[in-house]
Amino acid sequence: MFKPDLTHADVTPKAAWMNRRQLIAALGAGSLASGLGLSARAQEALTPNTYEEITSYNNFYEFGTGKSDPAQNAGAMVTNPWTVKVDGLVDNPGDYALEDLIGDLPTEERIYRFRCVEAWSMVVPWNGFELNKLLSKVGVQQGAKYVSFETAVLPEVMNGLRSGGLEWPYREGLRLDEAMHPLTIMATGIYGEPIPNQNGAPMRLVVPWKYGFKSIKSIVRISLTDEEPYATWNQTNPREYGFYANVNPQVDHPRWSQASERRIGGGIFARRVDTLMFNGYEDQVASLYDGMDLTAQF
Ligand SMILES: Nc1nc2c(c(=O)[nH]1)N[C@H]1C(S)=C(S)[C@@H](COP(=O)(O)O)O[C@H]1N2
Ligand SMILES: [Mo]
Repeated sequence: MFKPDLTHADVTPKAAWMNRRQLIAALGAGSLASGLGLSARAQEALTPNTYEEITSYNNFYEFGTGKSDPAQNAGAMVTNPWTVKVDGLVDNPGDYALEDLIGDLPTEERIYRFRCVEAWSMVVPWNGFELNKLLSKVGVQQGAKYVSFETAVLPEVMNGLRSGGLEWPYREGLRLDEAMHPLTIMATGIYGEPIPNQNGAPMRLVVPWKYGFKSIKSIVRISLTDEEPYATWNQTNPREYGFYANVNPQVDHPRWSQASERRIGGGIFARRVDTLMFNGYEDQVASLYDGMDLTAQF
């Protein structure tokens, strides 16, 4: 059975009965190394990044390329009502009101590592549902091999659309087996709150074993296709950004190392940490890539 990564079950018994405030105080007092003996995994489960960190340091180029631009500018985007087009190789294509598409899918919390290709990272408590639930609902047809996604293009409010570089809409894609994997979620919340616009309201993809650029925001179209979809960063600069974009500490970006990452946050865990193969989800996802040369097809 599938077991989500980084739940509170990863925590040792002693840590489990402490509340978060006590725990952080204890860790801050120096017992981190000696006392609790928490694995790095357990620390992450207990100490995700703060809501403030997750919602103020963002990449959402439609609203500007600076890390604080999305938080400053994305508030102007109206996310209700929101329509999502579902098309291609599906039984039930259509233009769905968001609530009709996902309203009956129960959400759950997933605490995931999030690793940007720029070598910074966070730990985020998402709320959302497995993408495979949405795909089952719309009915994937025989012959579908990929899922492609598009972000809204809203020139009235997206002040970043004019600056060059990328082609809009922002688009991304997954192989169907990646899209169906239980770790792949559509996020609609963070810390139990509706997901803020700068993080991709009202619904964004989260694929925790891939670099962050695969996790496309503010989705307005989902298409099932039999050909590898256009993927914005991959097509813009294929030498630097692969279609797969699996987190891999052994495959450096042409301009920097991917062996380690800067964990965002000024708290007691602020540090450089080693980057993990498949971002720490190797056990769950490595088999998807059996027989692939991960250095050539990156
Ligand atoms: N539409 C859209 N989606 C996007 C991006 C973007 O610029 N536009 N940036 C990507 C990149 S590079 C990253 S690292 C993540 C950042 O997500 P966060 O701001 O929630 O941390 O969103 C991804 N999804
Ligand atoms: Mo990124």
